[in-house]
Amino acid sequence: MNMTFRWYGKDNDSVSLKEVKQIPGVKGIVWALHKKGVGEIWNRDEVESYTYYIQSYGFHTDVVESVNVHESIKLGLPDRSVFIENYKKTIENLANVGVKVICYNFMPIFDWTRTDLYHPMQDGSTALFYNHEIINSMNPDELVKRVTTSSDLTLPGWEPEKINRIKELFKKYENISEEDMWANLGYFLSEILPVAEKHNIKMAIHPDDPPWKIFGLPKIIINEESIKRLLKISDSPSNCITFCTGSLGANSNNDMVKLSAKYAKHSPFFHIRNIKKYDNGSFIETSHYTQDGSIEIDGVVKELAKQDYAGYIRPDHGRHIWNEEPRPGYGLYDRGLGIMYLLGLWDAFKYV
Ligand code: DNO
Repeated sequence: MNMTFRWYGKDNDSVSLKEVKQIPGVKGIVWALHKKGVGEIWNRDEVESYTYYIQSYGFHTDVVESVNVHESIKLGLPDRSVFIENYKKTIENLANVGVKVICYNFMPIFDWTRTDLYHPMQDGSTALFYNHEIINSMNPDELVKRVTTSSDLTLPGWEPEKINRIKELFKKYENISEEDMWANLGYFLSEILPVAEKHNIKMAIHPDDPPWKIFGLPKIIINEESIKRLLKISDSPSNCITFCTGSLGANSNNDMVKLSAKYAKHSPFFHIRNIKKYDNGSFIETSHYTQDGSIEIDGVVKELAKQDYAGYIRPDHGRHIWNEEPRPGYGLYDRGLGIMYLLGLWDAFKYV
């Protein structure tokens, strides 16, 4: 197992690499050129200088999260060809610096969705919260206003240039069904997988978060059936999954222990996160500790340790604790605690 930590860049994160270095066991930084617009090529020199900087702290830069997919590709619009060509060039430029895994998603308009970025917890910390009733009672504009005004730091995937075009984008998705999305994903993969495969890069799709329809938008990577369908699109070794316990696990029909054991070999990258689920579909992001949430984090790590999983793992979102004011979900402290818990479970289980 290769422990990693997501970091947003020198002038773009409240956490420094020097601090990450003090967390035991972290080998690599999960990175991205966060200031690039969706669909732009990541140039060789930009990618080189970014990775050299991270590597100067002794971290590897094997995993990129995310190279985002332009909305025209997801919608299957004629100008997708331009963005697909750009994507291929970006893959080549990332291969040039030795990247091994590219995490991406195929979620319409929004990346992950939450209603509250700083929901108060009983212990005095705050955490990300998905309130199903609020989602059902709001229109997308109201949600965007609610989320973007509560923090200066945007959620990844909620970049202002996209969010400003929300009405226009919703109009475009009006007649797009799940089947259309599958067809568009299939086309995208048929174009990029040969390039990724040639360069030994694994394209690891992130599940939809939450794994169900919101605001009528089609969601396709939501359960085991979707994983099977994805893997059927192509048997290329580059056609892979980012296994996210907090995203897939929000649906109680998805058994995280069973699915992680079964699909670890197709998942070069794991996001491990716990959530506490409520009966009405809402959930709050808790600490990683199994007893704090609804996901069997200990069972998932046990399965990975049993298989001697060799892929990359990162602690996913944490709470905001000890007066830290980080990017929502991406502080130093609770993710650091999460790492220690995951490493502890791993060491305890690897000899069982
Ligand atoms: C949330 C993340 C997602 C993820 C993208 C991958 O914290 O897990 O934003 O990075 O969906 O493309």
